Amino acid sequence: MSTHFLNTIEETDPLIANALANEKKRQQDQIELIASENIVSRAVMDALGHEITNKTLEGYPGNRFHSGGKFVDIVEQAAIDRAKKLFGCDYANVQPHSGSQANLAVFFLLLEPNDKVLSLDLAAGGHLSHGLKANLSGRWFEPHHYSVDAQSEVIDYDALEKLAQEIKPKLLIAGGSAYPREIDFARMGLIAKKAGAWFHVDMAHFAGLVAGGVHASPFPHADIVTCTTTKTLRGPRGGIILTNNEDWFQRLQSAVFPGVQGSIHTQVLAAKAICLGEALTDDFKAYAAQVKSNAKTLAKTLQSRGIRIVSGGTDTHMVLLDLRSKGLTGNRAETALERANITSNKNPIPNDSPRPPEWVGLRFGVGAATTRGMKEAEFKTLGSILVDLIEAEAADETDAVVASCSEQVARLCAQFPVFSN
Ligand code: DSN
Repeated sequence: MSTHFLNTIEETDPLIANALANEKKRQQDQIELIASENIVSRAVMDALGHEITNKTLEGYPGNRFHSGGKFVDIVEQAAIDRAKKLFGCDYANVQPHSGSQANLAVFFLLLEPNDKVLSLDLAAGGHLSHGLKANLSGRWFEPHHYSVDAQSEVIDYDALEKLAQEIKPKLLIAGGSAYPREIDFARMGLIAKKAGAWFHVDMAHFAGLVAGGVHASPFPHADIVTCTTTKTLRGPRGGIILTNNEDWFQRLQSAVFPGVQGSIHTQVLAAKAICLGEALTDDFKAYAAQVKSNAKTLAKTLQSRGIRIVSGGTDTHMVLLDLRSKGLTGNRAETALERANITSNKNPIPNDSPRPPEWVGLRFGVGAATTRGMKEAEFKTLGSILVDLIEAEAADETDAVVASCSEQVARLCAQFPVFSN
């Protein structure tokens, strides 16, 4: 047999093998607090590395452009059926390669170039695929943004309603990347209806919480829903589109393929089916509840040590810090935390600078650490470690604190190991 089929990564490509080994060790040795990350199951990993990746297919189950698709059809149909059951809707498209691709397909379905889109401002937690000027969604369509109330930092629904009446967008979008509060889908659905707009919810970040029954569902208020299977849903990198509007079922098939995509990532499709199956279990419900409780514990612990939390708390997996009073940028804090093996990301907060190096926000998400098994007690410990590091960075006295925090992080990582091999 050819070495092509026999050689391991180590034998074929030592550079990449080494980087992969180091990345695996990094994940084991660091506490992951990036809100868009999680740790997938062994079953999901097995699917991602499966020979199914060799199969090229376009089209949909039972109606393909290539032969040899009967087993992928089983996989895709299972993913569709599970997504519909999980989110209580009548249509699911599981082919989008990412959340951004899913959103692009929604734009392709519902909008013509230059149509108006009304979405959450990026600094208030929106997402770049909802109309950022540098993104196709903002270049080819006409983006407008609503924001949060200056005091509560919760969406200002009255101002949004006024804006929607003035602008009369074709599409109103809820959701984003850094909005830690539960969204009033009923109110937004009514605002959209009154303005003559379709209502699209991008639940990428909190889809796992909806699936686990600890967060309101966008249905029946949303006309169309997108999400990633990453993040709180704890699956592979990819997107999903959901709707109950029968008029769109066939058009959505075409909007995804051939509208914005070609062939399927078949290995991801299998991994999506598995993660959706996992999310239907009682274990996942318990996980989702634990995520929510851990995020609240983290927010309270940080607040008790004088850190300001944007919007005063969280209803999701996400906690957004305002470091202005500490005299720190998110960038500096992110770097300081990484020195102690904690990964997070700088983020804008409402009314922040438009320049990323000047952002004063830092975003945490508890999905990955909760998957490791950490509970409230660990998040109290983690919260203290985080404040110690932030205060030391603010005082420019980091060495001893980083050393002691790194030891505590190493103990937590050893206590909650990841990966079986
Ligand atoms: N939108 C990016 C984030 O939230 O981190 C990637 O999903």
